[in-house]
Amino acid sequence: MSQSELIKQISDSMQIGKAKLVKQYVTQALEEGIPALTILNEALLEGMGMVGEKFKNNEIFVPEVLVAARAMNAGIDLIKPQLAATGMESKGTAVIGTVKGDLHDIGKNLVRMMMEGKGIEMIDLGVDVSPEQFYEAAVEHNAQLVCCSTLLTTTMAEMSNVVQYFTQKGKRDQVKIMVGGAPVTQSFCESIGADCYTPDAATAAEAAVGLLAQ
Ligand code: B1M
Repeated sequence: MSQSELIKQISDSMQIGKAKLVKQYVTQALEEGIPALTILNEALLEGMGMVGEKFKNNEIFVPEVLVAARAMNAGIDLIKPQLAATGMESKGTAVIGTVKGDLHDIGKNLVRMMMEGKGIEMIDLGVDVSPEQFYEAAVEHNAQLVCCSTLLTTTMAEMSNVVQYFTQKGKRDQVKIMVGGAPVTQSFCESIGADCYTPDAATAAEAAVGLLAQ
C-alpha cells in the first residue's frame, strides 16, 4: 500500500469508528516510517474534520461521532510517544482543562501531549472544569500557566470566568492564561483579558515555552 493509501485507510477507518483497524494501519504507518505528525494531521485530524461536517449536516449523530472519537484516541495513543518525546528538563508547570459545561477533550489532550513533549509538566484536570478548580490546581501545583480549551460557543464565556476568578483572588499577575479551541479567536482572547490564543496544539506548545521563559 502506498503512503497516501495508508493515510486514507486510517482516516476512513477512523470516520466509521473502527478502532482496531485504526490501530492496525497506524502501526503499519509508523513501521513504514511515516512521521507521527503526518499521521495526526493528514489522517486523524483530516478525518475528524469530515466527521464534524457530517455531524453538522445531520448525516451522522452523537453515537457515530463518539465511536469516531474513540477510534481517533486509539490512533493518538500509538503516535503519542513520538509526539511527546520525553526526557528533557522541566520548563515549568501548567494546568490544563476543558472549561465548565464542555466535555470535548481530544483537542485538549493533544495540546497537553505537545506541551509535555516540550518538557512542560502538565496537570490535566480533564473536562467540565470550573474556574475554582483551575485556580485551586494552579495554587496547589504552583503552576505558572493555565490552559483552557473549549469547543462550544455556549461555553466560551467560561474562559472569561476563569480570568476573572484569578483576578478576584489576587493571583492574576502570577499566572499566564492561554485559551484555545475551535470557536476561540485572537480578538476573543483579548476581549476577556487572557494572555495568549493559539489556533492549534503545536503552536500552543511553542507559545507555552515562550510564556514560561518570561
Ligand atoms: Co461535539 N460539537 N458536541 N462532540 N463535536 C462540535 C464541537 C461541533 C462544532 C459539531 C458541529 O456542529 N459541527 C458542535 C459545536 C457547535 C458550536 O458550539 N458552535 C458540537 C456540538 C453541538 C456538540 C453537542 C452539543 C451535541 C449534542 O449533544 N447535541 C455535544 C456537547 C456535549 C458537551 O460538551 N457538553 C457534543 C458532543 C460530542 C461528542 C461527545 C459526541 C464528541 C466529543 C468526544 C470527545 O471529545 N471525547 C464530539 C465531537 C468529536 C465533535 C467534533 C466532531 C470533533 C471535535 C474534535 O475532537 N476535533 C466537533 C466538530 C469539529 O470540530 N469539526 C464537534 C478534533 C480536535 C483535535 O480538534 O478540539 O478543535 P479541536 O482542537 C484543536 C484546536 O481547536 C486547538 O488544538 C487542537 C489541535 O490542533 N485547541 C487548542 C484546542 N484546545 C486548545 C487550547 C489551546 C490552544 C489550542 O490553548 C490552551
